[in-house]
Amino acid sequence: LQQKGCVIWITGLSGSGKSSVACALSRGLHNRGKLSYVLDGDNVRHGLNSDLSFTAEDRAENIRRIGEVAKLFADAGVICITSLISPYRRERDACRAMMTEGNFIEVFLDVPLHVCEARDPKGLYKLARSGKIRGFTGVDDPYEPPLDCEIILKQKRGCSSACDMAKEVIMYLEEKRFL
Ligand code: GGZ
Repeated sequence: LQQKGCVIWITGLSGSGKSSVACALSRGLHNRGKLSYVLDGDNVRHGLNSDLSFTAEDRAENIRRIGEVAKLFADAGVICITSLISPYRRERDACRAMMTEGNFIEVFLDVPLHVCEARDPKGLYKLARSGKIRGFTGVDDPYEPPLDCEIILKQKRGCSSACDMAKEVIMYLEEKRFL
């Protein structure tokens, strides 16, 4: 396998579009003949992490486990894309520290709360605002944006698609000679 593994760690609020960007990125890599794998928080919570809730302690454990699994993929030469809120800086930094220098690419999907809330694809913000869900990220639970990450993806005027955002990540990977 002629491929250098790495972890592309996408962080952002619920509804920011992490899963869509991860999926578009995986497709883009596939088209370039690169093997990737997406670890999506919401999916992993159905299996490996089905014992975890949304308390601070369990979110930290969710991040830690996904970091460990992502590292295994990267060690195997796969480009591992993670998409989970991962709201805590400390836990994200701990995942970074597990990896070989340069192999942890943190991507902040910087979509403002009001935009995520207006989208509300699963109606969860509505439930959180009405108090039916407690401890919802951005509403009554913290999100700590990265202070120094590799890539910041923002919605430009005219609205960037997940595909455009994936292209930005692919350009970075080319620059850093992962592709
Ligand atoms: C945040 C929650 C919550 C609470 C359920 N807070 O947009 P979604 O629906 O599909 O993705 C969210 C997902 C968050 O799981 P993560 O594993 O990414 O979170 S973390 O990194 O913080 O561990 C959301 C849904 O689960 N969800 N309850 N209270 N998001």
